[in-house]
Amino acid sequence: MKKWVKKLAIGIVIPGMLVLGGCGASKSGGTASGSGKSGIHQRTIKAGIGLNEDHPEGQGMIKFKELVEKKSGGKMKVQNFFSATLGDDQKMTEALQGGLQEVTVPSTSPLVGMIKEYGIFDFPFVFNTEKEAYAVLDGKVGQELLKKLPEHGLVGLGYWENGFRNLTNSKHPVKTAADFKGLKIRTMQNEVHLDAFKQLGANPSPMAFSEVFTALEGKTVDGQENPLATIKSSKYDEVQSYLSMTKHVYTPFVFLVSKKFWDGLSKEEQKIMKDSAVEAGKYQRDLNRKENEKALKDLEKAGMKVNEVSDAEKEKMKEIIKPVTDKYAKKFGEDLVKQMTDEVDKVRNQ
Ligand code: KDG
Repeated sequence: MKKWVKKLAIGIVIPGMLVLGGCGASKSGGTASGSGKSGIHQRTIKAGIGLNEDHPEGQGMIKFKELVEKKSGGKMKVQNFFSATLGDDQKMTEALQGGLQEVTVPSTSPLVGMIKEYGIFDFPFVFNTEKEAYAVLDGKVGQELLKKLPEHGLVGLGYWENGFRNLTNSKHPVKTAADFKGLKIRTMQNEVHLDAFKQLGANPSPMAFSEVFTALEGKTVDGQENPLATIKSSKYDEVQSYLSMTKHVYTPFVFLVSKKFWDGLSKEEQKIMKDSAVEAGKYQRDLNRKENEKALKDLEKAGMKVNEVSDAEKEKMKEIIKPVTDKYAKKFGEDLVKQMTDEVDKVRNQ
């Protein structure tokens, strides 16, 4: 297992980027019938995600497939794999670095061991609206972070939306900061999330996404936190009673391509990939916002007990977590964090 995953898996991250050795050029998927760097060639693009086909991210991947195949006159074929059938975010990202898979669209949170600056998106209560998040992601900050990917064998084509995360659990409604005390909560494999929930007095355990349902069902954890569309698509209402609208973090997805594959493409083919990822990304963001609204009604109808969390209590939570965000702001770069919050303020003052 690659060092950066092992470090994350044990939840202790030591700085220092890994230059991932090549695992041999991509001999399988993405085989080019016409080598050389011009024109459009027969290609097979293996694209995997952790979420289900019915999730807005799954629907986004279907849109991406349609667009690539249309723009390439059917020569570039996309094979979509949903529901972590090719593994979780970290495993699929590794497969891209090794040239064994062409595309994945993970959350940025599990990638912080590789590019620590992506941790700025794990700071709680930074964004109030999707519009603020888009301004940062599609603006200087987000684009600068994409430029850090090639040295890790990856190419970033933009940002899709996982969304605002809310807490579910099987014990009690979480209305105040104090209600987190003692709750066993599954988190992504991300140091900021781990330390933030510890700071709130919860008992967090990092876990890959595909293990969450079983952990909730088996009560090895009391709760988890994800956007509403994911809570619905992953049927967490079947194993969780309470949904607390904490809206505590906005998680982006980053559209990744294997650099080994990318470097073998012609300019025309790279343009088709980029334009399709951006167009499908707009479609996915719109769908995600709509589905998050619809999912709330559906989850209530399914019997989940939903409670709002007051702005005053969110402020209290933010205050309690501040020592954690201050610590990581130093690690990720206080300038970068300031660029992000300045961009957010600009949108708020519009
Ligand atoms: O592959 C699925 C993940 O990208 C996404 O769902 C991650 O939000 C996530 C979680 O909770 O693991």
